[in-house]
Amino acid sequence: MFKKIAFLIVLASLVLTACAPAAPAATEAPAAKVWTYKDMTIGFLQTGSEGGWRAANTASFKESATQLGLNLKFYDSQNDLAKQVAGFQQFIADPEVDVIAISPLEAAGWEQVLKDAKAAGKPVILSDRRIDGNEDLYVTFVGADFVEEGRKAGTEMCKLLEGSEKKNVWELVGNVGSSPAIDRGKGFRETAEKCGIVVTNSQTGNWSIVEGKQVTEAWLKESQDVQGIFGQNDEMAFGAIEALKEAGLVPAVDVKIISVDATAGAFQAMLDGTLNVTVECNPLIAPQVYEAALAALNGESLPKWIPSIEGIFYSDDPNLKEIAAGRKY
Ligand code: GYE
Repeated sequence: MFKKIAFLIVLASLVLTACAPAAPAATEAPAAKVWTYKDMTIGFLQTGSEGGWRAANTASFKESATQLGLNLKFYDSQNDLAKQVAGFQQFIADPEVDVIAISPLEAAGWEQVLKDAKAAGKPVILSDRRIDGNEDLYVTFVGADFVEEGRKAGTEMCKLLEGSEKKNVWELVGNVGSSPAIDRGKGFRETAEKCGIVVTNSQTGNWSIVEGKQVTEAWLKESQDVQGIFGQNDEMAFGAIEALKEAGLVPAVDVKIISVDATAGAFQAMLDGTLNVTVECNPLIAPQVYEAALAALNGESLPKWIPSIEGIFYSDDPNLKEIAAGRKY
């Protein structure tokens, strides 16, 4: 009897199982989209067009976008911070834009728009210049160590003024509030003051030849007691060179001159003997920015800083002509 019931129970359970509707299969999360450059639309906010370095940087973005086949929305902020913030908000609201890259005109004031971009699920890459504030609000910074560039310039100015009785140096500064202007000044003083250099004049020339010349002319009217000029970029140093010549001084001889950027113009000035040293700041960083953007869209973790590769170049380098001929910018 007992055996029969047990058999019936087993039979019944088999029948029930067979008849019971199949348990719904576990819903697999759809495979994460694997982004490629061809799917990617990047909104890039450029500072404007303030000189040779910027022109090379813009070309790097446009040319490598074409080479990679990605969709670039290029926004020229015309060196106007309000326009740059408006452009940023535009890219946040633009459904086509997947990721945003920016070369911030100034370091301060980005907290809110970065929070808005995060809320909109749009990764942000900093290109060339840093911002102040919470690193969690952006994916990574691709660019140079501006403090180190300043240190290099200070060290080179010490070498050029070695044995000089006086070491008064004038500094032509980039646009006020920008990370390269702040950091290059900080780095320069860190090393220059070690050899007794005194920065006796410091003023913005807004990265331009014209303003670099005007500022230097004004200083020369007051005094010609200067042994060195530190141009935070090539263009401002070119302006100082013109002003010195017009004041009857011999640039790179009577007054030692160091610039930052190492654009083609700086090599020409060194070959002409009017510039002593240029500290490189590499503008060809767009491929690294695009690589970081794609990695961010694919959820890969990235270091907070992706450094660019840079050197220092000297007017007394016996191979200067060949080096200059091989330069890309
Ligand atoms: O040195 C200068 C340009 O942000 C590093 O901006 C860049 C600087 C560069 O105007 O020439």
